[in-house]
Amino acid sequence: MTSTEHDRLSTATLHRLAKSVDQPKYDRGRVRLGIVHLGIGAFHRAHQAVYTDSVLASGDNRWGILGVSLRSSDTRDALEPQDGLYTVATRDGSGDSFRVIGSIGKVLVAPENPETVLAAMIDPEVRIVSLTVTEKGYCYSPASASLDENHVDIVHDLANPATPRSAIGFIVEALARRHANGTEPFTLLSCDNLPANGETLKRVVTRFAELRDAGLGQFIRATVAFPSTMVDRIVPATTDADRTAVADATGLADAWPIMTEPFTQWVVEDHFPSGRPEWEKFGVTFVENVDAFELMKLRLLNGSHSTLAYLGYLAGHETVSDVMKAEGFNALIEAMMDEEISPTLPPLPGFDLDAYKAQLRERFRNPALRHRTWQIAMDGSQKLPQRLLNTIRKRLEQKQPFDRLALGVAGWMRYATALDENGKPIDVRDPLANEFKQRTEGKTSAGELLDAYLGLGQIFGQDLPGNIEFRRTVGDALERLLKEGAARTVAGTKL
Ligand code: CS2
Repeated sequence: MTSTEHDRLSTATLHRLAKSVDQPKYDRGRVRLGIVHLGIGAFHRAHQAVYTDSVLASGDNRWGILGVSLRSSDTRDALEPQDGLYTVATRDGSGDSFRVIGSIGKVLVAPENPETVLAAMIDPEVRIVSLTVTEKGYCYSPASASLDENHVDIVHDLANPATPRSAIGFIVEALARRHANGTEPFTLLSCDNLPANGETLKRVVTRFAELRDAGLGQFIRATVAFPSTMVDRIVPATTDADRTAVADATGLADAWPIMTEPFTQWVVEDHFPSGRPEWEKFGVTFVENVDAFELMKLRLLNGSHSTLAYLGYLAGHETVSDVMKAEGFNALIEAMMDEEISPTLPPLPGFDLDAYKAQLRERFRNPALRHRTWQIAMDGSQKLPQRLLNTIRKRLEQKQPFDRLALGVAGWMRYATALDENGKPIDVRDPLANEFKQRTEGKTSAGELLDAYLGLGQIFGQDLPGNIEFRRTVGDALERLLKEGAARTVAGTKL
């Protein structure tokens, strides 16, 4: 059977779900709005929305989620006919399990009507505004993590504060209106893979507010909470084959089910002056300071992920689990984690780092996930600093080698030339893709390419381009990649 032969998932059809599928057992009609989430993509639906669904099911009905898409209407179009319901399929080699999630009530598409989004954000019942807008959604310069005041959306939102386009513009306008109305501010909860994501959000939000009005900036700095978080769950993009498999297994067609792994982790700083759901009852860890967890996850998981993605794509592999099977890759990642990344991490007393790393490699090997290297390769300009470059900075400081991290960076440089090893075009998705093109066009030698990329201060900062050790190590790695290709370079890397 194919998905078109099934009825659509919705409140009215829920009773027809296969018995093995978990579904919301609470009265969704009684759920009140408590959270506005900006950037309602697959990751949020596999993560925060699932934890929140458990809270709602436990009887606390104050934390319904209103999702906001800042760009496209795809998610709204898929979920609206389903009354916000969707399926989470959890997969590993041993089979799949399914759960229908009910915590998202409604999805708004911001560009269609910014005012309805602002109206929801100023509702006094909304105590949390959370975000998964990806790195580029912060409208900052990746190397310095401070607001890019020339960003087109920022320029627009400063000129038109009541009809914003960016997450930052929406947040500041909503906080300003709440302040004017005498409503207490919401807590801002960043759930993106940025270092010190709460602080980073605070930096860009307060700067933007200051540019609007110094007093508003001061008010936000003094009164709004921005807890940092570490989020983790691998969520590949959903395919049509996934849709068919989900419909066949659950008995109902879902236009946008979420495919994910069994593992899930969320570590959150416990700073919510206006209240929060009791997420800790469902596996969330609340801590005073999340920094050590964030650095561990960004450097070990995401740093390895990006390295596997660039080198793996160049070596001709479609998915991360394929890459992990290819000669030399597992060994490369293991040595990179143990010898180059672990010594840069702050201590986490009582935490079994070796087990964590072994589990990461096992997760990368999950054969059921089909996580495309091309998907992870996106937005490299926004990801490189926190995933690889800051780790290299630490190694330089420690006067220790970083050849494997450098190979990851060189892999990105080779990938971003937009031509693969057979001369076929690569669809490079990155806010700076045009800039890469202009800078690298016609350049073929490692030295020329290195110079072209290192001119990008927003990625490499002021320090790395002039660092001889950095130039030499990345340059050598790039030279090998250009000469031997990624597969042979990785297979031949001495460990
Ligand atoms: C991935 C992440 O696409 C990417 O860049 O590295 O989305 C990764 O899957 C998650 O951070 C896992 O928690």
